Amino acid sequence: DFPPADAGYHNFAELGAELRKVGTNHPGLARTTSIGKSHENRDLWLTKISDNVATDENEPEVLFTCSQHAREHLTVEMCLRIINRFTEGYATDPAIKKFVDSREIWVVSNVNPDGSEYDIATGSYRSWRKNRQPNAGGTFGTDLNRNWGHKWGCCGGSSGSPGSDTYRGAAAFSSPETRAVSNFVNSRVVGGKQQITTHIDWHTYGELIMWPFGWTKDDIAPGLNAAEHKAFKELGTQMAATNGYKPQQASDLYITDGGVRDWMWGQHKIWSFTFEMFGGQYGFYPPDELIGRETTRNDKAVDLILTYADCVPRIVGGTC
Ligand code: 0X9
Ligand code: CA
Ligand code: CA
Ligand code: CA
Ligand code: ZN
Repeated sequence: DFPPADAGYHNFAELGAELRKVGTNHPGLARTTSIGKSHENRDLWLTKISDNVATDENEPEVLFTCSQHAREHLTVEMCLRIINRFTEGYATDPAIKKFVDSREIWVVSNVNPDGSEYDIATGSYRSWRKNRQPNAGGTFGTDLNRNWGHKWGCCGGSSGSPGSDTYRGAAAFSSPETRAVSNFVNSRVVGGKQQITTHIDWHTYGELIMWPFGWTKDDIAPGLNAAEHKAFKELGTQMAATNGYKPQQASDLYITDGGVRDWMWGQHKIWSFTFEMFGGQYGFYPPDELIGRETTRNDKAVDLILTYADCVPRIVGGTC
């Protein structure tokens, strides 16, 4: 489990219990299902939040994914913060009610539960990043954020060595976790139209907001034109003004290929951002006392992406 000093973090069992409680307390607003199983057979929980939650309404859909990387435990708390804020605030906060009534919010609170549990299994952190799939040669783990199918392995932004922390896997979507999340996203194409418009994939710990692409240094590339780049940059910059993170193109940090954000945009034209939350002097392991401060810090950025989910180009005077 987590070290006693960090008992405020949710392990996988506690996450499941919390999601069940939210569903019981807010049956009309929140519903959690499983979109599949991890390699070690843990459920990949998907929570939907909206008014009339059981109905697929004609409302812009927004997706949040957390914890592709095992040791980035603060991101699970970020997804829980989103779930709790939009359910608990509904009855009393008109701004929250407006978001919940006009949007369908999807939250995958732990994309990599096997890795998370492995990281804390001994009671001391192991700095584990990948999932727990066994590799030929005796090593374990695929970097889920190098396993997605847009430009997979194209550009030197991932490793072909199974022992590497950025191992891309034997093929795109060779991991059950990326397969399950991508199948869910593919399933949101209804009547030929992708319903999910906007997405944040939460990481730690550089205090960054990043937009596509990660596979190339070029601002503009096939599938990403100047007007789209301008809208990405504007929304990223406006979100960064609310939390003090640094806004930049993903490849300004370093080149990655097979990342989720590039797939979301490249495959589905979902306006997708990578956030790296706070770590500071603590790196991947900020003390649990900072969970509240560092998740609340992103409330306004979350509200902004929900606000523009009807039409992101609107932020630069464009239309949809
Ligand atoms: O390397 C990653 O997957 C992310 N950083 S982390 O420290 N959480 O592992 C950042 C991905 C952002 N994309 C690019 N840098 N291209
Ligand atoms: Ca503590
Ligand atoms: Ca609704
Ligand atoms: Ca819908
Ligand atoms: Zn990460």
